Amino acid sequence: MDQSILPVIETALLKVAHDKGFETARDRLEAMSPQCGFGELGTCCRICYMGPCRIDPFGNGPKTGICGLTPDAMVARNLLRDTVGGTASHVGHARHVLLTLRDTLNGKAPYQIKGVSKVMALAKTFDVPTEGREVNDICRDLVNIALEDFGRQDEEPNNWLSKRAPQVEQEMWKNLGLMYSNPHNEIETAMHATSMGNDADPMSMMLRVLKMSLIDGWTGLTLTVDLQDILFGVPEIAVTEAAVGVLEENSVNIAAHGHNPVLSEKILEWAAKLEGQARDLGADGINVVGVCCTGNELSMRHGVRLAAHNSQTELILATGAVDAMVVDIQCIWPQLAQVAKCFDTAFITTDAMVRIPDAIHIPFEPHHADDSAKEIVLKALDAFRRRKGKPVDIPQLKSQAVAGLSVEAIINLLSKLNAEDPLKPVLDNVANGNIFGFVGVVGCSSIKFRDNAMTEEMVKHLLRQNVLVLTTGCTAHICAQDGLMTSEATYRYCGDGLKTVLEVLGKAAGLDGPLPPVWHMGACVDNSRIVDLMVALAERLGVKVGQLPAVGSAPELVQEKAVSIGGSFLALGVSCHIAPAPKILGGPMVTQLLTEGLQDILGSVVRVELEPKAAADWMVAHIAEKRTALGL
Ligand code: BF8
Repeated sequence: MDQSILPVIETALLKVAHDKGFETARDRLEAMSPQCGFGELGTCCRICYMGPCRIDPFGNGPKTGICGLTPDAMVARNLLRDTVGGTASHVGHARHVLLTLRDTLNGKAPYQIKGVSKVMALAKTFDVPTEGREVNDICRDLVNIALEDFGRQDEEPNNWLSKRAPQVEQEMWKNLGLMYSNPHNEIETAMHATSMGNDADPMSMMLRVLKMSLIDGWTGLTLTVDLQDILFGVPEIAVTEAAVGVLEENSVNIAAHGHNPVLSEKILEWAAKLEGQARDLGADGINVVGVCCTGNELSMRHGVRLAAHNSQTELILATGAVDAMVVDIQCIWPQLAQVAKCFDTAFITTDAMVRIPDAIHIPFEPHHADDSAKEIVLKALDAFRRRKGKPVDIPQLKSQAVAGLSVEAIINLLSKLNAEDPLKPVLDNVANGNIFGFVGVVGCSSIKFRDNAMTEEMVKHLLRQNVLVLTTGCTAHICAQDGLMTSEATYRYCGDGLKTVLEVLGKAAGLDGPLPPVWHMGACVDNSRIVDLMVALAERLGVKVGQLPAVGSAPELVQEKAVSIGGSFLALGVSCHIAPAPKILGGPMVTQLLTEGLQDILGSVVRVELEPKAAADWMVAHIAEKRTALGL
């Protein structure tokens, strides 16, 4: 029997908001409906001022833009700009972490090197000598290698791409002209190429989409995660909780929202330091909870509890129990400041690039991280003092969840079964069918798909068919809230084969029951961890990543970043399910390329399915084809 808790949580949250008279995103979506059909098809161009131009591919109106641009070129151009937006976000995050690490090594930023094992592993990858050297010196060499990537003008291959990505796939990318040098140059070129009167060839732009996605994958995600692990430590398996019930009426509740642990790690540190002051105010303590990807980062490394995925962010504020919500970059709804204004919630922006009317702005930059973090936590204490004694409305609903499944944590666990060849137990169970395959369920939560419980129902269909699910981002929140990261979920949802494997792994991990069937691998940048795991399995097996019985899925796509992440999976030859449809359907050639043609070029395709069972069935069928091709 299905005992999903998530619909109960979301109904309770909506009720809290509606009882207080708040309009929610669902109301705003309804008021906006029907949404623009030209926009949905991707055949709306507003790049120059002869336009905006729009093409109805099914009607008798104009067949090109005023400049003569075809519908395929229009959708390809729009898709390329989506991937530029996503990639620029991740590359900006990468550069920020890199500069923080450099400044830490120079004594100019108050952080430490906590991930020594990661430093050593990367030193090996990049041929940096380690014998008789201090960790900081080795790390300095790694920083210089990364800095070279952002500054080079020599068109030599990017260091992080050429050393971290699998070699066989690099040959394929070289043949397609997809290798890149300096990510900033490519972002500039893509914006230039898509401005009025430049690239008008849809195929040329689709190759740029793939190149941009590679930049997202290897600089935006992999570099960021490598350096974050150096600074903040490599995640280890930890137990946490998820959903709005992690808020506490009599604690100073600080919701950390956004993406960059350079901020949230300091907030956590200062919350611990100022705990005594909170108690002096009559609070039980300071309760830092995680929202969106920052929540994932904190839960992976510290077991911090998860309060909300992206489409719940305004709803948890409506409880009246959040004293401060502190945000940095990406996925921050402007509406949050308006809801916060109705309570004593301090809604605090910290990044110069993210200014929101009615927010409190406390600039946070790594050199003065301690001063700013202290000021932010003190603001939360102030807000608690004003809130104390006033009624709050916290639905008492939450689930347990296991987090922290970095590749290193997985390998450590598997080493307990086979110290010499840790991946062998996994591959043996893939071969005998106990693990039918893998799906990386990634990306956002969308109000368009919450009513049919898209992510969690799709995941349950996969588990029943012995597919192991790896997840990150807001889909990780959804799975955690729905109890899918518990031993109980293994008993309740998994097929017999997968259950057997997870029971053995649970015992090895020292858990009371089986390992959960959905593995929390982190934030959206941590999709590089999923890729690292797939690369390790493929290399151990002697096949290409695209030959593995593995698929990617972004079942509730919202953000441009999820588009570029999907592109990075496709470039590896890993097919992707997606919902809703990307904005390409007005371009028949582009649609054909992504849904079929790509198979001959990269070995991957895109599939749109809007219903959970149909999505899971397609993925299982696709995995079955991969198994057959491998002779399994
Ligand atoms: O990077 S999953 S809504 S929070 S974009 Fe944003 Fe989507 Fe959530 Fe994190 Ni990822």
